[in-house]
Amino acid sequence: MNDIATQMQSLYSQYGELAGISIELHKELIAITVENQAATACVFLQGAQISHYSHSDQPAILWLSPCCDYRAGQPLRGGIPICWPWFGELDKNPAPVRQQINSDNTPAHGFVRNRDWQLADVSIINPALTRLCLKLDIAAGEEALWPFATQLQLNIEIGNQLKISLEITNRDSRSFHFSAALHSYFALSDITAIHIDGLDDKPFVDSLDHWQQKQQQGPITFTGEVDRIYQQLEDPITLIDPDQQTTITVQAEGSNSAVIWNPWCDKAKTLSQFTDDAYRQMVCIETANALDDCIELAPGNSHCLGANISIS
Ligand code: TA6
Repeated sequence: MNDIATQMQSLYSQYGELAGISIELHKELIAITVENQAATACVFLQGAQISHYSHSDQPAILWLSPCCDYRAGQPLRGGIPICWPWFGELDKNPAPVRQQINSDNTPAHGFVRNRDWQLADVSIINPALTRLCLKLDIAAGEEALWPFATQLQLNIEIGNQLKISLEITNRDSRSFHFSAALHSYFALSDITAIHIDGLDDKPFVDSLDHWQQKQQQGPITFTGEVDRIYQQLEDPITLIDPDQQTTITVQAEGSNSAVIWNPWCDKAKTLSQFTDDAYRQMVCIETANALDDCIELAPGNSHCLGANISIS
């Protein structure tokens, strides 16, 4: 039996009999789907990437490209990719993060979104709440792009809210620095109809204007590409969609920065797994540890980067 078939057989024998749990194969990628009385979700082992979350019988809250390739080694466009051990381009990161990596070939957003994580646990907490735990153990010297022994654990609670927590533990004898983001794509009626609250007066770095420091005035609305790293955050971020009559709230944990991104029409044409007009139906609100909010972790210590996503 090939590796994928063996993996699926093993997952099915461990978890396949649990209520609402299915093991699926989407082309080259294995996914776990969860259905309970509150919600439906889908999580791919590759990158521990959540691809779908919705309340039962309701439209998707997370946006997923309709033209995903589902190929090994390529993150899906949409859902919640995990960006670690750096956010964005490595060379735009603080020196303590950059200086640890000795490679000329450093992919945007790090490498863990391209790795197969292990499904460590599935727990049916109650008929309306299911908890998944996925792990990625990195041995010292195993990864050309990361020299330190590290354990990553993603805890996902699927219920009336979607709660995710990325726990990074330093298993090495040396301290290390990282930046990170939960790169959440949200589904919209139309980008021109929505606005984002919770960032008024907050400083941000505008990656589209020479990484200049600026300050937010009022709600964020969209009339072109937006790619900003907001800093010194404490309050939840809300996405108001009048046409869908919904408000999505993103409450961060272990994070004082967030990225707001919409590619708009020109950049949309350059993106993989993305149709030219897809920019109208999505926006990213990314709970992050980016720029000054990057993390130093001493041996044996852990840090949790989390996001609680709710809709009303
Ligand atoms: O988070 C915003 C961003 O850094 C954008 O600049 C854009 O590159 C986006 O991430 C998507 O990156 P990806 O590597 O997933 O295509």
